[in-house]
Amino acid sequence: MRRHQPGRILPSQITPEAVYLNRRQLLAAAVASGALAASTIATLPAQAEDLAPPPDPRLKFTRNAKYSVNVAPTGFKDITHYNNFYEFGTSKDDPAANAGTLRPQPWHVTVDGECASRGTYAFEDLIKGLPLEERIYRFRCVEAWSMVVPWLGVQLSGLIQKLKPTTNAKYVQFVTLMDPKQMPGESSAILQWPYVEALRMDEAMNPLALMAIGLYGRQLPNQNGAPLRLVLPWKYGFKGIKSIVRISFVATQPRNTWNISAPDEYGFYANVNPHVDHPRWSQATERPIGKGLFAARQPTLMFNGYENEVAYLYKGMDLRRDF
Ligand SMILES: Nc1nc2c(c(=O)[nH]1)N[C@H]1C(S)=C(S)[C@@H](COP(=O)(O)O)O[C@H]1N2
Ligand SMILES: [Mo]
Repeated sequence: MRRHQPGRILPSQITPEAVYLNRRQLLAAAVASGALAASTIATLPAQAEDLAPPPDPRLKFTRNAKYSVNVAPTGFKDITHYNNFYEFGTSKDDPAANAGTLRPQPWHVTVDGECASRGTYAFEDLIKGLPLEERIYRFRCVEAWSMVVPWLGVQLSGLIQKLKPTTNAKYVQFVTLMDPKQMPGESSAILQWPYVEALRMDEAMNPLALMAIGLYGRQLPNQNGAPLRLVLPWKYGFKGIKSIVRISFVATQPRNTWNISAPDEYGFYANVNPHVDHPRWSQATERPIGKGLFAARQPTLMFNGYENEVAYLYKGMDLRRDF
């Protein structure tokens, strides 16, 4: 991965967001009209490498302003080359280098447990009829770095309603693909495979919970969890399970991968909380990715800045114990 020189100012930093997006759209239009060959983009001057490739015109979506932060997104290159996806390696640049073996199409998702709409669905059918939205969310990894990501996705609550859980369903569990041929990291025992995550049903029904299928107006790159992954902006990034193949409605609280791996370091809830440190480091501040190696750390916000939207879910709970 090419490192940004500390003194260099990226276009995404100095350009107001509206202008920045317009420039992307201009570039896209130039390619579509044939005025600019796609191959030309590769040879554009260095600063253009941080521009996103053009949005996919087949994806029809609307920007959800209510659930978007008014902050310029992290550059496309950083979002797609600074990843955690241990199925493809443990270094930040491993997923971009290795996730080419994942085949996100065709893709099927099995729905089971306490719900009326059990069955196996083609990915396209699973999300059919649900409005596709762009939402610019803050993203905070438990490792104390952060990004701002323009996701594309469907509200998880809409998908869950479609699957008709019964009143016995108290939690919803998500499971990543298990296939060491496509995901070579699953051949080593760094984590217990397949990767699993879960939410309490009321958390899953919160309108901020997103089932993402894309970013920057395009389908998800493999390294970001193609073809569908969770995004829960008030929680640490590890709750955002990638490349989901199973959704199960259950009565009792499931374990989640990082909690199984290190229960004293990673809990079930994983709510972003600057007042509760990780046993090995502080959670009070974070390093924004893509602003250069010497960028100032910024304060971490309670629930990652989404306190007004989600605090009700945890009323009366001791967040030191239920971390
Ligand atoms: N299946 C799976 N999902 C995963 C992970 C993983 O290793 N495997 N890593 C998690 C962690 S720790 C983070 S921070 C986010 C990173 O998402 P991104 O690479 O799209 O930024 O994915 C989460 N989802
Ligand atoms: Mo993470």
